[in-house]
Amino acid sequence: MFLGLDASTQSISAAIIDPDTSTVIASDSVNFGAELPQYNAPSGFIPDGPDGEVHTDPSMWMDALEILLHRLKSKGVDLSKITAISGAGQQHASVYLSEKFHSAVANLSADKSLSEQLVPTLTRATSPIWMDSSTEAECAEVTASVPDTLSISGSVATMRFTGPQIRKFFKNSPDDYKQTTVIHLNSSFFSSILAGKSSSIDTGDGAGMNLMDLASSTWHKDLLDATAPDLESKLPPIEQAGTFVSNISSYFVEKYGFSSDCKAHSWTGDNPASLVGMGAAASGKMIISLGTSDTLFSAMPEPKTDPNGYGHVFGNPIEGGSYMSLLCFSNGSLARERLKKDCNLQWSDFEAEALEQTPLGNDGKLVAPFYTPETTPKVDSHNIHTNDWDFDSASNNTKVRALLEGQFLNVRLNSQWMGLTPDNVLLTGGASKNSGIAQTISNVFNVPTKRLTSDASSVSIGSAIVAAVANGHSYKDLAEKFCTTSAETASPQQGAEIYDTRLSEYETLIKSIV
Ligand code: XUL
Repeated sequence: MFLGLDASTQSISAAIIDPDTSTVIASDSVNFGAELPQYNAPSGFIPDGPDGEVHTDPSMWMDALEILLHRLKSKGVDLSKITAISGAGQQHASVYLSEKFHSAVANLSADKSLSEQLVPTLTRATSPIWMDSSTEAECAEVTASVPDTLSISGSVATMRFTGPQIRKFFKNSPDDYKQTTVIHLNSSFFSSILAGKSSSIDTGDGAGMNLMDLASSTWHKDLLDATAPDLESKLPPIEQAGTFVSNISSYFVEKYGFSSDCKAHSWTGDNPASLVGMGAAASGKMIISLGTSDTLFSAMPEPKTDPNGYGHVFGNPIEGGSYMSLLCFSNGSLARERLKKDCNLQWSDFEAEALEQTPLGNDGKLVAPFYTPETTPKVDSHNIHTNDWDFDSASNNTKVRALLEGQFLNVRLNSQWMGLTPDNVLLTGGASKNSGIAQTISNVFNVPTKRLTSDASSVSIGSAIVAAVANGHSYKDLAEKFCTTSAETASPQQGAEIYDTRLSEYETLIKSIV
């Protein structure tokens, strides 16, 4: 059996797969806000940070991992049967550790908690995460030093990426930066904890740092120098996702009953793992993931960069040497949740039946729902923008349609550079279960949408697959077993061609606010 973990923004989840019987043996999830309210992070991050700062407490992540493993064990899942583990973390989030980390992680005592033993090794109490938009100055500095950041790293200098976040830490807290001997991503921090030793960073998550040379999968000297001094010595090496790190730490053997032969493999980012879990790591399928952020991604044989600078190229966790494209939309589920709260709606108001009350194309009423600073396109916004109609006085049905159409017109508009012409769009993430959202995507893209048959998250399934592939299983075989998609979830409704017109109108709206 193979365990895949998914350390995302709002929760940590697990899926255990058994390739011999083609079954998902168990899956579970711990929601940070609901189960660890003492961290005051209801949506997984510390709210109201100054100047676009969005951080979270890595201690909360460690506590959540323990609750998750404890729960699996008390449900009767025999963790001693797990051959190998891999996982995936929310991308870009970074953890700053002192020299003490190495011995602390190698000598964890099962009598104490992970957080009790590892928090004293942090040199930065909180971790900046992908929602952070406080590094505009640092991005400008990196770009000034390395004008071809896009062609080297696959992305322009990007505020949520780890390099600019590291630079900000170095500038604001030079002494703490000096005390830092290791900087991990969320993903490599977790794989280090499981392995009991510092783990590598993979090419999928490493490419989200503005520090990696895409062509050679190594740290790029000019980018390192433009970011902070002595940075190379503080970064783990880069390796393919699923690289064997070590047998699992005795902490997990003693506390949760893992076998001492269980192998801990390196992790990747949540989006790269989802590409694997959707069965799309080797093809040009288009995936839209509807999570805290919405993302669109696809495997890419050659790195092709976004001329607008919003899209990214990451390493592909399965097909060694190949790539994936990614677009990230910050106003995903959080924007849908915000409208639901502001208008006192139910999720059923977002279902296909409720959308029948309004016409496709919303009579031309468009909205760019950027309640928080948007990454694609890059807009420092704290509110919605309309094409000259009064959002507040509109009916709730009109608002819901405007929000959903606006979100997915934005996705369609900004994905054109990828040149994909898919027969369908594969959906994943919590909100993909909502029929109105699936229907809107199908209409806006004018192709059917499909979902995975399995209920477990594509990120944890993808992570378990990475661990299984690293132990001799074929990806093709595993994808056939665990990544089957449903019959059509939704197909375009009559009149969906209207979105060709709406797309150019939406582009005009976006140009007026960018
Ligand atoms: C991708 C991104 C987010 C996070 C959180 O670049 O920032 O999708 O990975 O899920």
